[in-house]
Amino acid sequence: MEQLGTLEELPERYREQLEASNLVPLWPNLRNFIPPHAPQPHTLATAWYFHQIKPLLLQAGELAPIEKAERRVLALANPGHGLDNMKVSPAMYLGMQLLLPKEWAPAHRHTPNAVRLIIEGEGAYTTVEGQKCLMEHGDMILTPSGLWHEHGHDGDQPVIWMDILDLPLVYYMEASFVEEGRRQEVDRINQGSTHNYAAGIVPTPHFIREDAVYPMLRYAWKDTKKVLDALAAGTTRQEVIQVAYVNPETGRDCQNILGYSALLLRAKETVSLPLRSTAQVFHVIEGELKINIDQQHFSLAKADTACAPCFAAIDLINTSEQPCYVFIADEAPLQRKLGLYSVRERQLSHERFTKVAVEEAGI
Ligand code: 1HN
Repeated sequence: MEQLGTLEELPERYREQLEASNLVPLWPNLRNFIPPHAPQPHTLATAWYFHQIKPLLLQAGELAPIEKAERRVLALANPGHGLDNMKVSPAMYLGMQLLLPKEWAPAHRHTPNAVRLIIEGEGAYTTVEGQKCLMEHGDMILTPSGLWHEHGHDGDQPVIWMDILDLPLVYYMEASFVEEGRRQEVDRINQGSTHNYAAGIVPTPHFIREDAVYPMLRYAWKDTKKVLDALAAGTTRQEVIQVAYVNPETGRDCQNILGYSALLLRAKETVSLPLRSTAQVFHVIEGELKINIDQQHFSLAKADTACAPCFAAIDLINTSEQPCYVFIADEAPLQRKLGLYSVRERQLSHERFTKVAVEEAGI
């Protein structure tokens, strides 16, 4: 591909005139904005280890009283995006939140969508629009855009969970804001998947209720795990075992912007993923995971998290004798809605990328 003209080649006086009129020549920037064949992501393959996070988070418990912090969170920031921007990928924010016994994180509602994935501790809960959702290890709890939510803790040990929000996208859209609210009255305990929808039936009226946009708020890990184990028992090792978190009434993604799934690696199993147009986050719910992301290798234990940029070649490897359960988040719902989602076969794509690189190097 031919080199285009640079800014420096233009006369200084001309550049000054452009700037004074708020004008910018496109051609020196064109290749950056539409690079050939594949995007050039800022997102770097990065891992965060729970054994490093936990002591720092507990220290935050001493340094930042909940009244001063509102939400006591350490954000997992991708250095490729600049740490201050607090993003893991273009649309994904991740944070580790600590709630100590008897603490209360007050009610608010905001435009970004959130989910929480519970990592450690017992006795905490999130109340979403008056529904008290208990937090147990591995549960996924939705707090979608615009719904009131607050967190409380009746237990006696610290509770830690991971927040996943589409904050970077919503902020970029200049659509991000919050409203503070009063403590919610709890009108019922939401036991989530165990009690609702598990039998494949929906509350009457028995048509898809247009108003029930978020009919399920708590996806109990014990139910998800049961389904993954049953799939493993009933399939050959050729088949990848992965389930998506969906809206049980529509079968569509459970949220509008980010997508969530859980994958089971059987003992000694390797899964090579196709190249996807979205960045992805991998979090170990149970077991041990080795993950290759392009040329980088990470060894993850329970509660560790890694992210991969778009179109990365990813291998998920379980070298242990125990199963490994992986939670995955991506930007696929957003990309599908925008007509941007694509998947490339791994081998073909690699050859093509290599060929292009060789051509560009003039070899
Ligand atoms: C938020 O509302 C929570 O409600 C956690 O627990 C993390 C990060 C950015 C913006 C809002 C919560 C958040 C957040």
